[in-house]
Amino acid sequence: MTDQNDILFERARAVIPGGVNSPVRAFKAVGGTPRFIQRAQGAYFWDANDKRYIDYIGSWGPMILGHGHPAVVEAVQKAVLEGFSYGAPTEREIELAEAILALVPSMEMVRLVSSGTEAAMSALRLARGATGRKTIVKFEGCYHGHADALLVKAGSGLATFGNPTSAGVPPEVVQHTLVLEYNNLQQLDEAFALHGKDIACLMIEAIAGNMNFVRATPAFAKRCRELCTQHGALLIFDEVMTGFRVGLHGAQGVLGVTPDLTVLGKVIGGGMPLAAFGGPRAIMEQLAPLGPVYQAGTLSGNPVATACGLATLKEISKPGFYEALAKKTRTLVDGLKAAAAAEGQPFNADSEGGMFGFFLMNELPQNYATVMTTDNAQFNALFHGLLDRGVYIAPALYEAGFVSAAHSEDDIAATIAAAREIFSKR
Ligand code: KE4
Repeated sequence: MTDQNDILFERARAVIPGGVNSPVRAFKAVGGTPRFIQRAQGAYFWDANDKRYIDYIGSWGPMILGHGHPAVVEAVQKAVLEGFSYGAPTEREIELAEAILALVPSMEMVRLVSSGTEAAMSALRLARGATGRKTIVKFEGCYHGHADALLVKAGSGLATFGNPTSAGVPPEVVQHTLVLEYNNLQQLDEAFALHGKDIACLMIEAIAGNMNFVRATPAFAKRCRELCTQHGALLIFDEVMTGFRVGLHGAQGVLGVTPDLTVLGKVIGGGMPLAAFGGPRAIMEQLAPLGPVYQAGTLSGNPVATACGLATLKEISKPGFYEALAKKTRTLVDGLKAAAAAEGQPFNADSEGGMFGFFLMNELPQNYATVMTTDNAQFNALFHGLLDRGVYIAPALYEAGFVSAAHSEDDIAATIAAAREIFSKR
């Protein structure tokens, strides 16, 4: 074996389950050997064979500026010299909280944590604590991290309570989790008519990046808001992926719908472990140490992570940042659609800000069941064809893609050309 990725993968599998610290990295859905990345810069990263790839996962969203942005590197270098972690409050946490609140008007207060899972799990507990209710509503195809109550799959296409998606999640832990079909207005209305008085919250990815790229229709998003208000449930937008990615004001800014609680992550940490959840003061002050809802974390608001996050938010807040990013991402999407059309490849794609998705079908799916009708073999051939040509997209058809400010027009053109070559060989 001479391929360094194979060598490292064999070593990794001896000591880390599946050789990875997060399942999607293992290439299980697409087959082949994961690329072990040794360094990254701008729009690129290099694997263990020193092969360069144009990077369209960007750490699954955080690297919106591209890798190694000078201002971010400088901020982190300065912060580490002042100390890695104190376990005590810092001014920089206040600065980051103030910066987030200035950009997310639906939030009056925010709590910083270390991962999206932790933020979503905490928001869920807060919603249950603040309402005194147990039932939570989520949608098939939306992923909110791996907290037990959220590892639930839909039943036989109908609105169903608690079918755990993972071993180790006892049925009683998910018995209050109601799973509905995304964009299904009838199911939504029926669920609230039946359970409205027991519903603590509805949690949704308003632009769902965990089923590639599916938008909540404006009518659906509006109805979620109306029903939560009508029944005294909290509307929670999980914007871990969409926050500061689809626009400066996230999916709530795109849709013009105001959630009660917002969950953030990825971009706000700029690649460091940092996430957050926030909302109205009256709800947030239910949290310890003020209120009865407990939540804590050793590295919450970590001084190095907050330096990275603040430097990132400063750059993305600059005038014209999202206009340029959205234009570049749309050029990619339109180019891929044109390439597919030219080669007779069923294909459709969509983007918002620096986030995009595509489907090997002519429609844009409205729900998870439709997304999963994609031909796996076709997707895997595209994935590996692009990988061989130095283009790294998400190694799973249900994942979104991400463009950074560092991607050049040449990178976009090279990606489109690579895709067209693969489509032509189909
Ligand atoms: P983390 O615990 O992975 O930081 O965040 C969980 C999470 C919560 N909410 C949304 C909308 C998310 O997309 C995520 C995590 N996203 C995945 C990518 N689909 C992270 C990649 C991975 O699992 O390795």
